Amino acid sequence: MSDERTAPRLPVSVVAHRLGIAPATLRTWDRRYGVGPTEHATGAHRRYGPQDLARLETMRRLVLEGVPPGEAARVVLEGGYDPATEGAQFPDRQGGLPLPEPRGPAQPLPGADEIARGLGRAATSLDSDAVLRCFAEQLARHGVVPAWEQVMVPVLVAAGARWEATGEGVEVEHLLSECVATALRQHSPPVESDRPVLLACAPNELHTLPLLVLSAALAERGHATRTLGAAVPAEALLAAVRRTRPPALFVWSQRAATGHRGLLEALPASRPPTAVFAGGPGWPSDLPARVNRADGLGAALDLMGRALRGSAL
Ligand code: B12
Repeated sequence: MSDERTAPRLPVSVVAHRLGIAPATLRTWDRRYGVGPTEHATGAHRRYGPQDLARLETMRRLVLEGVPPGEAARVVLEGGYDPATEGAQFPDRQGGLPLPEPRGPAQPLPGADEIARGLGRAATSLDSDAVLRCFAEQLARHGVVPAWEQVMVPVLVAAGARWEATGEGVEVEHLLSECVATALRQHSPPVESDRPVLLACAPNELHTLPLLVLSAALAERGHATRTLGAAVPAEALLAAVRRTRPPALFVWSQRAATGHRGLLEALPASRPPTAVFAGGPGWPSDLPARVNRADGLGAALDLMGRALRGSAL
């Protein structure tokens, strides 16, 4: 470690780039938690020394391992955690930092923007190994909901917008989709059940990723699913419901061209009853009375969780 007194003081931009976190996050950590440059006069530019950098590296690692920022800052400021003994005192993800149940907007993931930007670059250069590795790491560190909503959704929306604007990049959408599907399947713990939840895309609907995300997030919460995947013909979907009488059915429609109310109206009543959920921007505003609209991933998990626990929706 270079001599603290003589070492150069680094500005926010350099530190942010080196740690792969947003300059705004650095300022928040300083302002809100006091994890900032030791010497900083109000109004002057922040300048970080080697010790400041070591504390930030520890803060970043703890937060990426799922420790709430306030708690991570307390550990760092008490000096109780030395980078040299990294990983010794904090169990890894499997060791039991419980995933918070999704409640409204997810806790912002520090560095999500940079990670999403890196993922976007890898996808644009069709580097499937890098995309898969990066998304798998985010899933392992943060769980499905934060990794999907804060890292992958921005990349997918950007890929779609590029296609819409230029007509190019469908190969990037295909590569991203395959990597996301593989990473989610590898991440999902096996869950046994004799009446799994049934998940399907509407007829002619090829956008399957939200279905796979929901399946992985439900598995994280101990719920088994059976996924029929893309473009399920209406008769096949009705047959699957009749044959399996699932506790819950979720149907995804991404575009109005596939979200037909008639399909939901034709769903058979079953004993015990099947709770029906429609998700995706493709469904019309007025849905049949027995169908619950799930506007977001969090909402779908809340509503389906309640239905599976037998509580009123
Ligand atoms: C990947 C992709 C594909 C892949 C799908 C591969 C696969 N296995 O899924 C491929 C290449 C096959 C494809 C094909 C097409 N696609 Co496409 N595709 C996309 C892309 C990039 C991501 C789709 C996705 O997963 N979105 C999910 C998230 C990222 O987006 P979102 O739906 O906006 O999410 C919001 C909510 O739905 C909710 N949410 C997010 N996740 C979840 C999960 C759950 C469970 C719930 C309940 C809610 C929820 O929260 C988000 C914020 O509000 C989108 C871009 C985009 N913006 O979505 C275009 C997009 C959906 N596609 C589009 C189009 C037009 C097509 C094609 C017609 C193109 C063509 N001419 O061939 C075909 C149609 C194929 C078909 N029959 O369905 C348009 C749709 C425009 C419209 N009318 O709505 C989009 C929006 C691109 C664009 N910007 O124009 N596509």
